[in-house]
Amino acid sequence: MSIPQKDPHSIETTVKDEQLLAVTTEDRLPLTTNQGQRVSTDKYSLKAGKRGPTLLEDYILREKIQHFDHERIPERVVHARGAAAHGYFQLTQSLEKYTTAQVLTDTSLKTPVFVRFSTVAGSRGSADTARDVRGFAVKMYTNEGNWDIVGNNIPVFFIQDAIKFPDLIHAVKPEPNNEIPQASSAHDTFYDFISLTPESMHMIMWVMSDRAIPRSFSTMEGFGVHSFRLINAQNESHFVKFHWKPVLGVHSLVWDEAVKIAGQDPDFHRRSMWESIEAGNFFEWELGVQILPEADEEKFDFDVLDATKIWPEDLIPVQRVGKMTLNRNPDNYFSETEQVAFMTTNIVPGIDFSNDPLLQGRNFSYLDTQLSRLGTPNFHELPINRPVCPFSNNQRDAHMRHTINKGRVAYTPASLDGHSPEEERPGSGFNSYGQVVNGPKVRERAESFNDHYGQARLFWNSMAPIEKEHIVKALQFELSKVDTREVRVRMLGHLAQINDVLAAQVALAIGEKMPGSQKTEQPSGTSDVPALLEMLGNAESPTTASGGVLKTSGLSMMEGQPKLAKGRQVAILTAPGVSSMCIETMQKNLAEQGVAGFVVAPFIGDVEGDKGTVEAKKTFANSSSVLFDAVYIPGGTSVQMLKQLPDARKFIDEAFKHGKPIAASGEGVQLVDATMTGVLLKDADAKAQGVILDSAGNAKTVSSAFVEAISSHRFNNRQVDMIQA
Ligand code: HDE
Repeated sequence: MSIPQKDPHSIETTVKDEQLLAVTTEDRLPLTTNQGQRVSTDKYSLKAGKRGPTLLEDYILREKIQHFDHERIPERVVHARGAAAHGYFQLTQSLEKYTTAQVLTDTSLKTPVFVRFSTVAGSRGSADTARDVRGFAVKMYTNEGNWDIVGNNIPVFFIQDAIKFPDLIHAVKPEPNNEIPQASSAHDTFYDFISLTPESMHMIMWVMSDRAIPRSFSTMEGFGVHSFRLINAQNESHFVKFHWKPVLGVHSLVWDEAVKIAGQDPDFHRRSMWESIEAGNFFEWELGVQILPEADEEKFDFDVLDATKIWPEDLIPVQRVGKMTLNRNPDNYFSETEQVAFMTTNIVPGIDFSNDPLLQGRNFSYLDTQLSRLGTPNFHELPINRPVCPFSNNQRDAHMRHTINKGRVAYTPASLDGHSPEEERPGSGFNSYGQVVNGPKVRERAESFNDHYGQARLFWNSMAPIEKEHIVKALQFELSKVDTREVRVRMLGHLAQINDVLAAQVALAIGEKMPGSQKTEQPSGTSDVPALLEMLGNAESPTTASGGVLKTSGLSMMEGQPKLAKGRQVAILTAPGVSSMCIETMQKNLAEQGVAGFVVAPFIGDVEGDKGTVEAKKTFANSSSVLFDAVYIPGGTSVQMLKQLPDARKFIDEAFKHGKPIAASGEGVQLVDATMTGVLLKDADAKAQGVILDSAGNAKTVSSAFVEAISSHRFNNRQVDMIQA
């Protein structure tokens, strides 16, 4: 398709000429109504005279407007904002010992998947980087039926029993009188509920950590959260927890970035997934399983059925058994991402539910919600929801039925026609695990679910000092936005159960005194940072409820991450006169590592370098350092102009403040020298702080050290208090 060319500067061709907007006719489909009638034009309604009233007879107008009027379906009551992609799952290690599920035993299969990521509290139009749990919902189209792992990026949940879910969500959603705040937990009703629901404390620690502001969907872990069962050919059951481990490692934003990105690019996460997949940088995760024999069910001092507890990886290791790759963007957001219907009840033979009371309740909720959201029990016939294996039963009719069932038999048992779908023989097909269940009917919590602080402490203890500091700051922020003093004070009581230094730090920011407050003079952020970090690092809680372990691996994002630069985005600061060679060399070296370089200039379009032009799509006005992982300043006379631009200097200081790698070659170093970053680095070992400066060199000399620095993610060993950016 081509657009007819005219002189683009001619005023006549701008708005008046509709032809300019039209594509050529060869490969266009004819415009028709939904009934297939060819339409001559749908740009003008049918009127009695050119200036006369519109006629009711205009069925083309009515159909178009009426369809538009009904375009929206109810947004999901939770997880409304989401983005998704297609891909496949392939097993690398058979779990035949534990399950009969083909998808978990046949390593030759490539099972198609559709994965939707989401935030929980915000509406469809809210920002991607809000502090929130992320949904991580995987639909596997297996040969034995759809298997959905409807999980989150946090391995535990706020509540232990599904019956509290409506209360939790009512509390976190915008308050009902004024619909404020959007996509935020920092308000009274949330903390009122939470502070009266101590079982949520472990999850609160996760949500206040940087896990709740991921760098990208590709750097998030996914968790099935509940304990499920795997059932093998001998009908033996093992408990299992499912994990998705990102190949790129687990990385997050820092709060200041998340807040700024929310304004600058509210689509940050969905855009980055879309663009990465379009560029061939696919998103990958390994499937991990923690497996526990039935006999060990009561071995721990936490209950394995309790969804507010993890199974510490140091006690029950995660085995990596397969890989999922997302490699194709949806063709249509509504038809696929919006209409996809995940259900915890979509499981396949060889997998079964545990008695986790949260999971049991979810098993009711998902089918029920699809009925009202998609409006018909036939939602399974939508292309995105259809199983890839044949399916047949005696369910019939209802809104929007697509299948044309033949014959007159829609019941069983039936002898007529012989077409009633046949049941599997006993023992084959899906069979619920025959666990013996016997007990009085009660509405009670099991005693084994009673510890609410042990694993919150385990999480706190397992954090690096900087991670603890971020948790402190998040709680300071959130609780300072709670107006009701009693609620704030009640929260402090819970925090004190987790760690006294944590509670004391938060207390200082909300004007309260805690026993232990004397240990620190000021709230973090204003105090001596190294001293604060040291104090937080030493602040360990002595008792936890996790098989006797005080800390466990798998929780801190500062340890065990692969050193990979792949998938990162680098800003290359340019202006006219930039060294073309520096840009070309850096772009090439970055591309070889799967890193994308973006030219940022004072204007979009062609930027004259010393040897040719480069195209800038980003400017200091339409982007800023928070949208990138690292910054490079090439040499050239461009630096003279950049030094004069406050936004260019801020770009560097802000990146430095956020711990991001910075590189400069040739004259580029002068720009760094002209910033507060340059002042702070004077006489310091810049490289050790992830800043690669080479005034005598070019892109070639700095790029390998730069890529190495990028693969370290962030440098937290910087003194950044002086930077106001
Ligand atoms: Fe959900 N949840 N949930 N949830 N959930 C929904 O289903 C519900 C819970 C999760 O991308 C809803 O189709 C109850 C835990 C994800 O389409 C709804 C309970 C976990 C998604 C629902 C929970 C999740 C949902 C809303 C308490 C992590 C988005 C729209 C027992 C393990 C799926 C919809 C997508 C969506 C109910 C708790 C994950 C209303 C009753 C725990 C990722 O059915």
